[in-house]
Amino acid sequence: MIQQTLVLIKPDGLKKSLTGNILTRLSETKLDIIAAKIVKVSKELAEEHYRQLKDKPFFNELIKYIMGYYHKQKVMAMVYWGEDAIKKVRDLTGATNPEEADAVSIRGAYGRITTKGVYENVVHASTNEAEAEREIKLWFKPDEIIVGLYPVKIIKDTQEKRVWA
Ligand code: DAT
Ligand code: MG
Repeated sequence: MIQQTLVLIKPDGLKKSLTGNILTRLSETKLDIIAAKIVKVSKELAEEHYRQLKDKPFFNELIKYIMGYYHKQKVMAMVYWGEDAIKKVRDLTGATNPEEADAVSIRGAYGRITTKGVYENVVHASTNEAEAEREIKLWFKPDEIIVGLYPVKIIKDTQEKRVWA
């Protein structure tokens, strides 16, 4: 089944100069990258991305971590697309807890748990099609993705916006 999945290289991955290594690992999947950008994550975006975890005791630390409070304040967001994309990327990513993740997975190789108990697991990857749709629509506008993944509508933009001077 052709699928799309959101992949984030989290602030610790960027701080540790792991971008190239992670992209190389992901290229093993032979999936297509159909969108990519560097994002400075706002509190709103962070909280919306992890909204299903808002009652967890580690939620506040998780939000600080993904915003780059402890590292660089940026993440790299990408959409990978192709046959069984969700499982292929998750298999490479490894388990949520970096100490339990397979040693040759991305999280097993590069992740750590901080003394505060934050799982700095270097990457995010969607776990199912519904989550992928919600996350891709949260992180990307339709025109930022080179494949038409989901239905779009045209609206007249009346809000002020920044353009090049
Ligand atoms: P995953 O990122 O593997 O999809 P998740 O969606 O359950 O896992 O959790 C999102 C992030 O929250 C995860 O990447 C790291 C953090 N997290 C999850 N469980 C945690 C725990 N028990 N303690 C600390 N951080 C945790
Ligand atoms: Mg998850």
